[in-house]
Amino acid sequence: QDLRTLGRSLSRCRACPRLVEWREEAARTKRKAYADWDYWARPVPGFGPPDARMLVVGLAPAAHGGNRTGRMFTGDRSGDVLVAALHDLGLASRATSTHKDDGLELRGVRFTAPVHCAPPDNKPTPAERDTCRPWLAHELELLRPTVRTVVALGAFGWQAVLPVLGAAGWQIPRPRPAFGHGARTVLAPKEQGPSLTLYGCYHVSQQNTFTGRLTPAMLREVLGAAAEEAGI
Ligand code: DU
Ligand code: SF4
Repeated sequence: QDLRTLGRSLSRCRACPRLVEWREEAARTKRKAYADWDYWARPVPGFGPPDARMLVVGLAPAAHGGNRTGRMFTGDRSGDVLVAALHDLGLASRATSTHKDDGLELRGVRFTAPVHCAPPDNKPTPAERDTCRPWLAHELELLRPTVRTVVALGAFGWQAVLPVLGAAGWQIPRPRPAFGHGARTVLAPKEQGPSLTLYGCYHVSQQNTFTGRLTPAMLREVLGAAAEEAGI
């Protein structure tokens, strides 16, 4: 099993009826600006090298972003904000993320999400998060040899990824570390192997970036610290 094969299996998943309906509904109605797009309308796999040292965990694809383009953090403002910051840090080959064939390459970084299908109002239910968890667990299992840092964008990603990191072989501190922008917690390995550092960062959604709650400098600071810690 490799990440490519995993992505192919994932893209056939139909386990959440509400999300299957929503991702397909978005493809039928479309957004005016994307009227000539053939939407992906399926689960969106992680994006980035299979030997990534740093993993960025978002929330879920956007109905007219990842759900349209078929690539995580691609085709919406969230993706552009994230990729611009990575480009500033020398970790992305381009400053924008628009479509699958835009030539974007990530260096040492991979994007994923705890929920792989676009949810109504960008709000998956706890049941949907739990149903999707095995996909994230598989991905982390495959990244385990190389991954050293995880950046959770938002509280949802933080809470979703913690138990998965526990299952993948790291110790989850008690009490459970709380999410916050700039939160940082080191997870020791359960047996042998390197530790993993988890970082919290406000989500790159427009709600945060338009209001100035998350500035480009704040984003760069967390991503830069995580990249340095990961040795990239
Ligand atoms: O409004 P927007 O920039 O299209 O982002 C919608 C919503 O989805 C926002 O909370 C970011 C999130 N998101 C994500 O977590 N992963 C993606 O690949 C794309 C968007
Ligand atoms: Fe499958 Fe995850 Fe999509 Fe649910 S959210 S249908 S579990 S890929």
